Amino acid sequence: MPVKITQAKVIVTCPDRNFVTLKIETDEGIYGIGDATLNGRELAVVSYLEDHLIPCLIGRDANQIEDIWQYFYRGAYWRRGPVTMSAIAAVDTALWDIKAKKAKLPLYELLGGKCREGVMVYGHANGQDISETLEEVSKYIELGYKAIRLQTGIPGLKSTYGVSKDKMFYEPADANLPSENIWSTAKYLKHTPKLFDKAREKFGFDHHFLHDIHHRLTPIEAAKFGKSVEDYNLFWMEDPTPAENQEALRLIREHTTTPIAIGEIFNTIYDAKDLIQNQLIDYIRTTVVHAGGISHLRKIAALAELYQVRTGSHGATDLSPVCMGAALHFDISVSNFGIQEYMRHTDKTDDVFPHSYTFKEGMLYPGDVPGHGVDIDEELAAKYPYQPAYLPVNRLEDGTMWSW
Ligand code: CS2
Ligand code: MG
Repeated sequence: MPVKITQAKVIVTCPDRNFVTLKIETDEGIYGIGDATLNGRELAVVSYLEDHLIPCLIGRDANQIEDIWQYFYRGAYWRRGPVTMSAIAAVDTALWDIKAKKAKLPLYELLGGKCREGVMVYGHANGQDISETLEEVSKYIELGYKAIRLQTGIPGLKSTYGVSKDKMFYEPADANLPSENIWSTAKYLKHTPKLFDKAREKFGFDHHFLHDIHHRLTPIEAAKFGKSVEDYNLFWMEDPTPAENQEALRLIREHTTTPIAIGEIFNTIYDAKDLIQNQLIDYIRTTVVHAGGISHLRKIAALAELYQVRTGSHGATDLSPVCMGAALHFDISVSNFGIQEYMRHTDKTDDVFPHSYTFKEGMLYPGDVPGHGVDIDEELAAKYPYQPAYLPVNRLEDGTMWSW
């Protein structure tokens, strides 16, 4: 029995940071929502949805999730890219939400059911220096986290990735035009291994420690870093080098056993196909919101499963609670789940996006309400208009543009 899409709208709100949400309504009175937030390029996705996808959505059968996905992917002619795939992701997520609500089931039941009771998550401990970072690690251990990402300031650098003033909510889009950061690989490579040496000395090996290099090393520098931290048994080193050239990861692989996680900026399976098939990575970080939605993320996870690569989806503050909610239904249902990033949202954000997921002792639980379990309070959302905000850019000390 078709479920006709009667209207769709994009809701832009900024409760402490910008979020873009697509809401699809049907002739059965059931609606679904999907995250379409692309940090620093939000308005491009708004236009892609409002000007190009929504006009083609009205009147379609909401049941036909895969056909609509294919229509928007193949039908665009100009395929792939973060804007296109975030827009398609929002449609896909909203349609899965509708299908699950209509079936009166939590979404994971439509994805094959639970493979585990809860979803292991990791939080972000960061500090201006090693001792402040270790203090933050203690706080996350007290909160019950089993896995913690550690990022610390680098002596001689004014700022670096992942170190924020606000400890619980890391928001890098910090200005209405890109702020300029300065980077030194030499200073980073000299200092960061000491962080993990001190952390393991203080906390032992009972917790998973993760680290995000954020695309800043060349392959041989990343190999050097990976080797230098092998004794500290990292759960993973993330984005060690820019991965457009997937083959570059082979050089890192040949030199170190430190596990590698990549993919938060990927938007289709093709960005990761060679990495996965050649087992050049251990975790794929693609997300519901930026990699084409639940339908496409399941295909990436299925390919990864063949090569013993596990999921480790991105979950920064700039991915909305709608993405987090949908991600947890995906996470709990895939067999090759690895870990889920969980950077908490502010109370203001959570008020706009009421949700059924809960945190307990280092795990997130999606909840059992029909759908993905996240809603949007449109009246409250309207109180927080869009605020222009850009991610920083990064330069080497000699002024050369570098990866942020
Ligand atoms: C980071 C993100 O969470 C992570 O792993 O890479 O903080 C990333 O910098 C932001 O999501 C970019 O908007
Ligand atoms: Mg990252």
